[in-house]
Amino acid sequence: MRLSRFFLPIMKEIPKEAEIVSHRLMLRAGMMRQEAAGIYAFLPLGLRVLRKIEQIVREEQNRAGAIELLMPTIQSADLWRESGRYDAYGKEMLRIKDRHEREMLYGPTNEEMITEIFRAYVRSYKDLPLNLYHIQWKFRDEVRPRFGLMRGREFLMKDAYSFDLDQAGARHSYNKMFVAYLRTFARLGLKSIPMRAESGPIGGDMSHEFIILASTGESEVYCHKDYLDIPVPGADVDFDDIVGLQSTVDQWTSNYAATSDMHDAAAFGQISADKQVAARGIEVGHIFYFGTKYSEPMKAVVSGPDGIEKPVHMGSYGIGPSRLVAAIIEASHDDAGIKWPEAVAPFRVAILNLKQGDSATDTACEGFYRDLMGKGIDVLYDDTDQRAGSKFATADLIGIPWQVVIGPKGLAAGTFEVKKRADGSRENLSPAATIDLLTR
Ligand code: 5CA
Repeated sequence: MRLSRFFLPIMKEIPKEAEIVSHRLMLRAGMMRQEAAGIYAFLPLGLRVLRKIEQIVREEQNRAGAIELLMPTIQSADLWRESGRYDAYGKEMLRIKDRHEREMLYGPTNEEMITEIFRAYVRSYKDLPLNLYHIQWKFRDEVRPRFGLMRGREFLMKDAYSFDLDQAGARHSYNKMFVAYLRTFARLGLKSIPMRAESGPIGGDMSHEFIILASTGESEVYCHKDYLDIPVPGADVDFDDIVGLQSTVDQWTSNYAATSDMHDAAAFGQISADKQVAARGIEVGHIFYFGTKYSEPMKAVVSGPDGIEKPVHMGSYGIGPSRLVAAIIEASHDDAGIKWPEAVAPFRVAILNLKQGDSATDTACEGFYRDLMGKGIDVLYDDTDQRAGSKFATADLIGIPWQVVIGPKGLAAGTFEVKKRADGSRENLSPAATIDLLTR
C-alpha cells in the first residue's frame, strides 16, 4: 500500500476526551472514529488490526474443535422470554420494534439463539460434543461507555457455546476453551492470567476471566506471581486428551488468582509477600459453565445411550476482539506511539523514502516495495512528500514493527537502514540482507 493513496487521517492534537493511552493513540493514529457514545467506525488501519486479531482467535477456536457459524445481530424478544432473561436483562439491552410492532432486540449475547438452533437439529448424544461459535457485533447499553474500544456499547465478540451430555463432558469442553484461550492470548503477544470470576447475568457456577495486567485496567485483580512464568501449551496440544488437558488447567488454576468480585483476602494473605501481585487488569476473555440453565427451560434435550432424554449441559466462552485492539496497545507502546506485536501489526514493514522526487531514491524505494510485495509481505510505502522527521514520527506512531529507511546517503554506501520498532535498534543492511531479515 502506498501511503499517498491510503486513508490514514493522523491527528496532530491529542483529543481531550480520551483518558487512556490506547484510546488516545487509536484516535491519533487514525484507527477509529467515534460516531456516538461507545460506538465507533473502524478506519482502514484499525480494521487491519481487528481482522488479524479475529483470524488468530478463529484459528485457535478451530484448532480446539469449535465450529464457526454466523448468527444475526437482531434477535426476537420471544426467544429471550423462553429463558426468562428478557425482563431480567434490564436496561443494558437495546430493545427495538419492527414495523409490525414485533419486539426485537440487538443481541448482547447469544445463549438463547444458539440453544434454539441446537434444539432444532440435535436429538442424540451421538452428535455430541458440539461447540459452535461466531464472531459478531454485540450491543450493550453500558451506563458508562468509556476508554474507547475498551468498554464500548457496540463491540465485537467471539462467542462459543458448547453442548455435552453430562457434566464430565462439559468439563472437558470447558478445558478445551480454557487452553485455546491461553494459546490465543499468547499468540497476540499478551500474558493472560485466568482468574476465578463472578458469572453475572450469563449464570452458572464455574467461570474464569482471562485478565492481562495493565495499570489502566478496569478490574482490581489479585494473583500469585508464578502465573507470570507458566509456559503456554504449544500448537501440538492434544485437545482430545482429557487427562492431559485437565492437568494443564489444574496447573493454571491451582494458585490463587481472583478478580475483586471473588477476592478472598485471607487466602491471598497465605501467599508469601514477595509472590503477591495486587494489580489492575483488563478482562479480555470470559468463560462460563452453566449446566442446564438454558437447555432446561428451552427444552434442548438429547437422548442418551440409555434412550432417556435429558437437557444438555452447556457452557459459553467469550473473547472481545475489539477490546483486544485497545488492550494490546495498553500492553505495548511508548511515548512515540504504538509498538504492534508482529502477529497483529496492520503492516509488517514500512518503507520510508527520505528524498521523494530524487530519482535514484525513488527507483530504489519502488524496486524494494515491489520485491516485498512479491514476497507476500504486508508493506506500507511512505511515498508522500513529507519531511523525513514527520515520516519517522508517523511510522513510530502507527507502530509498524520494521521500518526500512531509504535515502541518498545510505544508497551511496549500498545500504538501507532497518529499524526495529520493538526496541528501537537500527542496522545498516544491503537490500538482499534486508529481504533476508524480513522473510526469516
Ligand atoms: N455469553 C458470554 C460468553 S460468550 C458473554 O457474553 N460473556 S461476557 O459478557 O463476559 O463478554 C465476553 C467478552 O466480551 C469479555 O470478556 C470482553 O472481552 C468482551 N466485552 C464485554 N463487554 C464489552 C464491552 N462493553 N466493550 C468491549 N468488549 C466487551
